[in-house]
Formats: sequence, structure tokens, C-alpha cells
Amino acid sequence: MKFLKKTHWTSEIRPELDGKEVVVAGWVWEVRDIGKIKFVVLRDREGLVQITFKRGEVPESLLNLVKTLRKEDVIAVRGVVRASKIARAGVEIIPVEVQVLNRVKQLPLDIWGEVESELGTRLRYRAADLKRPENIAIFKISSTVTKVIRDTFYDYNFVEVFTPKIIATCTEGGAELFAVQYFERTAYLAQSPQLYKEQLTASLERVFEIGPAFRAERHNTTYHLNEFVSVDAEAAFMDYNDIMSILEDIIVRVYETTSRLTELLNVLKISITVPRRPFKRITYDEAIDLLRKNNIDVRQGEDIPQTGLEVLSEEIGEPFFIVDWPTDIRPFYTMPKEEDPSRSESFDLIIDGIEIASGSTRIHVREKLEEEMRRRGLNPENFKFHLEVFDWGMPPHAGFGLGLYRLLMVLLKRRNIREVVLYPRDRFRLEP
Ligand code: AMO
Repeated sequence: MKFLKKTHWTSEIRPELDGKEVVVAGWVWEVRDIGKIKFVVLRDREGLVQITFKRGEVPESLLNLVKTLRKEDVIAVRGVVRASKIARAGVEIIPVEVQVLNRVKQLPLDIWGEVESELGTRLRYRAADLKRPENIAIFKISSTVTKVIRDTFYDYNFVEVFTPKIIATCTEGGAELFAVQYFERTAYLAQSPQLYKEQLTASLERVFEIGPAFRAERHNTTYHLNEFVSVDAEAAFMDYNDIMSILEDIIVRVYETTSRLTELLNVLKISITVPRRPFKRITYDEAIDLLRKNNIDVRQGEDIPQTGLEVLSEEIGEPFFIVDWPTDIRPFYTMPKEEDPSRSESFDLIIDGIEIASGSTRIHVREKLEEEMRRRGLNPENFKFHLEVFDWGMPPHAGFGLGLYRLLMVLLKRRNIREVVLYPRDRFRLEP
């Protein structure tokens, strides 16, 4: 079938187009039949538009066709735009030709907002669930956010890179790796581009990557997934303060841009407050003290539990950094502080009680790096392809990794990270 080519998005059908012929294409959102006059509301990615079928004004064959339409049938409509005070958005289309491009069978869940489905059901039937206006809003914002992040990196002269996701050794720690059969040997899915991005500072100086990371963690929480999108940055001749400032700029620009997407935010029933720079920076030790004052006892040298982050966020109110973490609970590549090696040049960015990003100044001297590996029970021999690079002119460098889905989750005030992921991969979910 030769199908009509869409000339306009529904959002472009405005009263100013009165009298003009257009082709819109999309899905039947609603059919209203009040005898002599029938309305079809057509949905596309950008919104809804009303098609008005009035006896005498459109051919009888079209009126008969409307009777066969069901919600979510795929149609293309050629018609004339008419400004109208009573129609939705002040405009309607008077059809001349309607093509039914596909007939729907049965949708597995409600997408029209009449019946709420629970998240498990929605994820099971995700492709249908994604037609809901809330989801279209989420994933359009997600795309914009990714673009803002990219643009900001370009403004700071970073180069976008792609590093291998099938790798031979661990980067963050051994236990959380997915093994894959790689011909006659065992390989692993990358937990992070950490080692590659560091190596690239010796050539490209400032690099960033937006790509998947895989973690075989058995967590089953509202903010962990086994596959997530990691926004990674690494820059030569920078330290953790420099890179924190870039991260801060990224966050503010993301919030600023999103706060202007009012129509999409209205669909999600949220508004966005843009955080002020600079973000507060508290040390790990200060965080522990603050928690003790709030009757949460975190033992020195231990990670801060989720409840602790929540309490700190409530106290501070805005996005903030926890800096200078104990060296022992950070990865081997983290630079210890010169004046107190038990603490490190490291940070986590916390927003609304969730760790959104973490980063540090890195060790750039081979012998020191090997020593830190050994201290953590890692065998430098397993990292020989990485360590040798440090003999070839490794600059001082710093970087961070930011969880894109975590950022979207807090930005869009969703309670579960899965809401902002098209097809989440978690402990029990591998399909669809
Ligand atoms: P880290 O392991 O802290 O650091 O990860 C960086 C950020 O990635 C996000 N994240 C996750 N998101 C969803 N599900 C998960 N299971 C998950 N795990 C992590 C978080 C976290 O802050 N190489 C270092 C970064 C660096 O120093 O450059 C790293 O991977 O938002």
C-alpha cells in the first residue's frame, strides 16, 4: 500500500494553518460518535489532534470507516485544517482521505489513564506502556538531558569516545562481573570504562563516554540495575576540584534546560527548581559527625548507608558533594591526600538522598598504583596491559562516573529507577 506521507506533527496543527491541507499520522486515541458527527482524536509523539467527521461535510464512506476504528489503530489522515473555537486546542482537521495502516488487536494494559497498572505489569508490556503520555514525556526529557550533558562536555573541550564493553579484567572490583564466553576464553562485561578512560588522557587529554555499564550485583532496590548508562569523564591536568566544578555545571545546565520544558513537566505533574552553584562540599568526616548528631551511627571508615544519605540530603536541602573519603573504601586508582593518606581526593555527588556520581583525582604513578592494588589484594600481574601505559607518559588526571538513570530519577521525581529506563535489566528481569 502506498501510504500518505506525514507532513505535520500534531503539535504543529495550529489555528494559523486554517484552510491548509495537511497529512497527519499516528494512533487512534479516542473515538466519539454522537450520531451525525464523529470525532477521532489522533495521537502522535508530539500530542493529540481532533479529526471531525460531520455528515454532509465528509464522504459517507469515511463516516462508515470511523465506525470500524478502535483505539490504537494506526491511521494517516489527509485533511484541511479548520480553526474552531470549540475544538481542542482551537483547531480541528476536516478529513478528505483516511488510511488505516494497521489494525490493533488487544492492548495488554490501559494507556489512556483510566486504569492504573502496577509497575511490574507495565514493564512486562513495556512497548505498549511506552505509548502513555507520561512515558513519552520521560523519554523525550531523557533525550534532551543526554544532549545537554554532551553539549556541556563539548564546551569544555572533551572528546566523545567509545571503549570496549567486552573486557578481560575487572575494573572496579572482582565479584560483580558478568562472565561471557569469548571463543576459547572467558571475558567479562565492562562494569565501567574506568581503565580505558584513564589511559586515553595520555592521548586525547579530555574524554567522555555515555554508554552501558554492567554490574552483577544482587541488589534489588529502587535505584540499582544490572545494566545502566554511565556518563564517564576523565581529564588530564585536572584534579578532583576541577572535575567537580565541571560536573556541577552539567547538573545545573540539565536542571535549567529541563525546567523550561513546561508542557512535558505538566504531563508528569512536577516542577523543577534549579540548584544554585557552588554546591555545598562536606568532608566524609563532617558527614559522619552530622549523622551522629542525627542519631545515625556510621563507623569511621565505613560507607555511608542509604538512610544516612537521605538524612544528609534533608539537612542540606540541595545537591551536595561528600569529599575526602577514606582511601580504603575507594577503588585502587584513587589518589590519597598528600597531608593525610588515610583520606583521598575523592567525592560523591548526592541529590535527594541518592548517590548520582562519584569521582576522584587518580594516581598517575605506576609504582604507587601497584602498591594500592596490592593493598587491596589485587594482583598487578592481571593489570599488566593497564599498568604498562603508566610508563609511557601518564599525565595527572581526574574524572567521574555519573549514573544517567539515577540523575533522571531524581530530576523527574520518580520513585523507582525502572521508570526512567526503557527496558530495565534487574536481578529478575531479562525480558522484554
Ligand atoms: P561507581 O561505581 O560509583 O563509580 O559508579 C558511578 C555511578 O554510576 C551509578 N551506578 C549505578 N546506577 C544504577 N545501577 C547500579 N547498579 C549502579 N552502580 C553505579 C551511580 C554511581 O554514582 N569508575 C567509577 C567512577 C569514576 O571514579 O570515574 C565508578 O564506576 O550513579
